[in-house]
Amino acid sequence: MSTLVVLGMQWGDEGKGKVVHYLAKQADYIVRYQGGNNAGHTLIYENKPFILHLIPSGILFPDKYCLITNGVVVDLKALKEEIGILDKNNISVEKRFFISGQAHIILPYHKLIDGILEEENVKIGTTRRGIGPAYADKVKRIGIRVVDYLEKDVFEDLLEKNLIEKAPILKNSGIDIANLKEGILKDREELSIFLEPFVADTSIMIESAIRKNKKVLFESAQGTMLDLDFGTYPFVTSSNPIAGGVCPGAGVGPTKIDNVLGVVKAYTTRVGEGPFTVELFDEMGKFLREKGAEYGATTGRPRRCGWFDAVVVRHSVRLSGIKHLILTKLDCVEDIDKIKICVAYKYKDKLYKEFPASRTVQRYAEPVYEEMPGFKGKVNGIMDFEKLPLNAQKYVKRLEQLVGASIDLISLGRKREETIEVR
Ligand code: 2SA
Ligand code: MG
Repeated sequence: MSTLVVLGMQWGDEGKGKVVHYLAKQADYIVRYQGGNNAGHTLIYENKPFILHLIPSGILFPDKYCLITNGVVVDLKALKEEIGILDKNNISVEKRFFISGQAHIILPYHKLIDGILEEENVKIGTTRRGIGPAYADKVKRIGIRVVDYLEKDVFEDLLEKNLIEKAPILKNSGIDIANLKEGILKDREELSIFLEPFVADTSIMIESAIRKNKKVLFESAQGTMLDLDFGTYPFVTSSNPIAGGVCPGAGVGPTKIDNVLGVVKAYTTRVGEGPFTVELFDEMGKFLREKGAEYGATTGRPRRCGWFDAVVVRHSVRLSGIKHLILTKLDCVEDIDKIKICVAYKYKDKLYKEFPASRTVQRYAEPVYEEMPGFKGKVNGIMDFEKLPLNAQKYVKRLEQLVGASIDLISLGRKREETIEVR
């Protein structure tokens, strides 16, 4: 039996898309268990860049099953569009893409409320895809699931109740609710027909795949520091990207998870607001942004950049029980004289070796750095760990020591092939 969870160790954008694409070849099922179309996984497929927001990246292989499970919030229009793009590229999803009937759906008012809250409440820097408001409805027990959407009467009743509940905030922003409702009902006529063939009990499908010794790959979106419970709350997303999120997110028991693989970038980025201790505002920050092409895959926003933060990654390693890591974008820290690694935080003379929960400490702590000599020259194209410049090897070894997990794979370029197997 073999199931594997792949997740991000930082604030997302660690390169999970490429890693999943690399590993998907050996998998039979690729599963998304949380988040929604706030994710953006960039991969190169037949020399073309491809960005997927919702459908697992395994879909690019013709023989893989791809599932969206109950823990995901789904914008059906976005899903339809994505399937349309795949279709245009002759990638058929028929009979191999399925979505849980228990997944909650994102409706236009969720997106509107996401935008309103960004303007009027704490600015989180969300992707404005309606993710937070859709999860909020789920927790409030007024959410609308895929199965509810398919039952016309059930849906209309729930929609009515939801619009009454949301009327104050929507009206306050000058939104015409009758118009909004009409649009949603009209969309349903078409979207429900589109949706129906894809709906399945994905928890049962996964169980049956595991029983048949199929390989199941769970693909996380965002990253550990955006986890609703363990990230930089409230500057987080509204789901649990950590490995344990698979259990409630996909309906899989913890004894069925065999392996967990953390994806970690050789430096750190974050998009959106919130504390970011290692953020660089100088030329080095710009260097990393340009070298790493650090712009949001979903929104195009420039990502904030900084040195590797071992406090963060150690925290993430613990939370998901990580033993093995994939290090990405090592090529983006070449040609730097001195590389820094953050090994602790300092706030008011107190040293923090573990990630602090306090908003104040998260916000005002200073990074404590360790410095290492950098490495020059192109590492792209190198296939053996021993052939990497010595200082690059030392950097990798030091990261392993600091975070307490072994780096098994190193990914250099964006292409699937540009990967070094360390062990
Ligand atoms: P949301 O929209 O409610 O999930 O936003 C809450 C916070 O989560 C962050 N977030 C992300 N951070 C990194 N990458 C994400 N995916 C896209 C990408 C983002 C993009 O691949 O680059 O294109 O801008 C992602 N999705 C959510 C978000 O910035 C908020 O801080
Ligand atoms: Mg991304």
